[in-house]
Amino acid sequence: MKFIDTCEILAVAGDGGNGCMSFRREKFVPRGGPDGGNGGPGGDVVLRADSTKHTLMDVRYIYHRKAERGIHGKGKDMHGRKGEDAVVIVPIGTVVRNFETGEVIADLTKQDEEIIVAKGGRGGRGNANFTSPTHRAPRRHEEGFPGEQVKLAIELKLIADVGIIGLPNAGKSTLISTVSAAKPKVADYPFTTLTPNLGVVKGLYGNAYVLADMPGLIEGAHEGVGLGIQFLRHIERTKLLLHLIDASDEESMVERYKKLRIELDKFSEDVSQKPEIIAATKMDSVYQENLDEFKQFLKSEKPDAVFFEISAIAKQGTDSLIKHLDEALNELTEINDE
Ligand SMILES: Nc1nc2c(ncn2[C@@H]2O[C@H](COP(=O)(O)OP(=O)(O)OP(=O)(O)O)[C@@H](O)[C@H]2O)c(=O)[nH]1
Ligand SMILES: [Mg+2]
Repeated sequence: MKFIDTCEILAVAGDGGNGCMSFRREKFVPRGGPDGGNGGPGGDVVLRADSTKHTLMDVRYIYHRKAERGIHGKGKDMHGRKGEDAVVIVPIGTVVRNFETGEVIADLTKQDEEIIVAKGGRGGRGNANFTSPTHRAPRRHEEGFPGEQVKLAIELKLIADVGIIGLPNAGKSTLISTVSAAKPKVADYPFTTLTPNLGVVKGLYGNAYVLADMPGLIEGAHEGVGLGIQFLRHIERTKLLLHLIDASDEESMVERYKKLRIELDKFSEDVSQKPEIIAATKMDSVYQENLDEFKQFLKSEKPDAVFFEISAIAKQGTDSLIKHLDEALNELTEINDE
């Protein structure tokens, strides 16, 4: 299954209803005045964010989103009602752009936040609106006005607090499955994870935070190699990066660490400057020389690095890692609140 995180839709708002031309006809009133009601406005196309949606899969499924047209006005001064809106439910974290201009129309980051992307046309006025001292029986009435039609480019950015990154097979999904209720697929081959998985972890301060298990990144990811860029985008909004490195692999940990850092640095400054927590995984079958070399490297090149040693399978070191993430997030929030 391919994860769909961008799509296009054509939002077509409803046309306004037509204004009516009508004259009052009542017993004993031979020449009644005009009583044609106005047409109702056309329905809008609305995008609404909801936490029950996690992908744009079914949003993409129907390309045209058409709202109902306004109901026509009728005689006896009856105005038509507004056409029904077409509401498109999208995941929280959806960015909406005008397809032609690229201009950002909305960035839906909260539950139930909504935006009218195409406004329904105004209803036409009925002939009752056109009476004047000189025109007591106007036949003039308007047609409904056309609704807006806008082509949109929609993109989903997952909102997670911590992005778990690493080369394929580093143990990212295994970690998220042991510390949260998320149950992603785990397997001993690369690119097991094709779409980001979110896991919610209960924090120490009565809060909860969200971990995102990302598909593995490989060399050239920043240029679109592998699952590349489309997922790197998702970590743009995370507050912390949790960089996992397989400590059981015989290839140099230092080299593997650097390889991934290069991808992040080349992708965007924004991402590469995020605070990073490093964890050596699979410590139950550690390749000791590599680990020693890596620790040496950290000591000399990155003395301030936050480093953990964990085994998700043996559940070693995961509690203190999770606690640290919580504290680090809490500190970041306090800084931002000041
Ligand atoms: N011995 C040991 N094996 C582990 C541990 N954590 C994960 N593994 C194994 O490593 C392999 C890859 O684990 P995943 O969690 O799928 O790795 P991933 O980083 O999500 O991989 P991709 O989604 O392909 O990028 C699986 O065979 C896991 O069982 C661990 O703590 N100890
Ligand atoms: Mg995985």
